[in-house]
Amino acid sequence: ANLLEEIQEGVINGQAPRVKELTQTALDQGMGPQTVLNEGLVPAMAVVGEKFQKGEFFISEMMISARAMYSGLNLVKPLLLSQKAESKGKAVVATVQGDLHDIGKNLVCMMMEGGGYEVVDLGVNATPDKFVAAVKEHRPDFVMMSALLTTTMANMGKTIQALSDNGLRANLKIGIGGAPVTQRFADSIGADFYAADAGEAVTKANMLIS
Ligand code: B1M
Repeated sequence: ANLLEEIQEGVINGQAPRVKELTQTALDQGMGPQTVLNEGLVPAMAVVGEKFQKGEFFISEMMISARAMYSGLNLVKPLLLSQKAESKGKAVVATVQGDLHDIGKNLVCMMMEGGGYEVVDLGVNATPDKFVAAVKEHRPDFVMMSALLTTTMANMGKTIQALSDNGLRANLKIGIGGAPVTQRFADSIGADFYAADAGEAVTKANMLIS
């Protein structure tokens, strides 16, 4: 198998030290950090999700795979951030209330930082009140929300409502994403944009800020 396939297998099998080693080898061989990320580490998590859905994997295995993914991600991260320019704007980013999935959210933070934005990461399980407090404190240009569960998607709408109720909506550009999220859903809750992946989050932010 080639290196990218081996990285995928390592993540699926939850082998953190192996994924770290393979990722380092790939980078040492001159493979681009984006390639390692988008063709090695990230697609593996989709396979993990399928296995969970089929009942082949339990939550413990999903967690071990996530840990293996992070062992590679931690090596790729500094390389993606190295071309940082001066700040183009500020984004508050978090996974919404009730939702603990943080890999996609962390990729959005990384890509936004790499794309020249200042990022305030509120972590996971961020309540509407937490977003409101952060927007008051940091006065960002963007709020970006991530949700991976159909049950927590609704909290994106609640957060937008809370921002409106507090008079903070007008100057804010709100973007949403995550596996179950769609453009149609974004329209239905009054978000300014939807992004299918972390790279697109940056492209759309760039379009809105220029
Ligand atoms: Co969870 N889980 N999980 N899980 N998990 C999913 C999401 C699921 C689809 C698996 C499945 O059944 N096939 C399913 C959801 C079903 C549904 O609601 N439709 C599910 C479930 C059911 C659950 C639990 C409820 C299981 C249980 O307890 N019975 C539970 C919920 C816990 C909670 O949140 N309250 C749970 C728990 C977990 C773990 C903790 C074990 C672990 C998370 C570890 C962690 O994040 N640190 C986990 C994992 C790993 C997954 C899967 C396998 C992988 C998610 C992931 O990291 N993907 C996932 C299966 C899947 O997604 N196919 C699954 C990789 C990541 C890069 O993709 O986050 O989509 P993603 O981000 C993408 C884009 O969506 C986009 O950019 C990224 C790529 O560049 N993006 C944005 C994301 N956010 C954005 C925001 C933006 C823009 C773009 O703003 C502008």
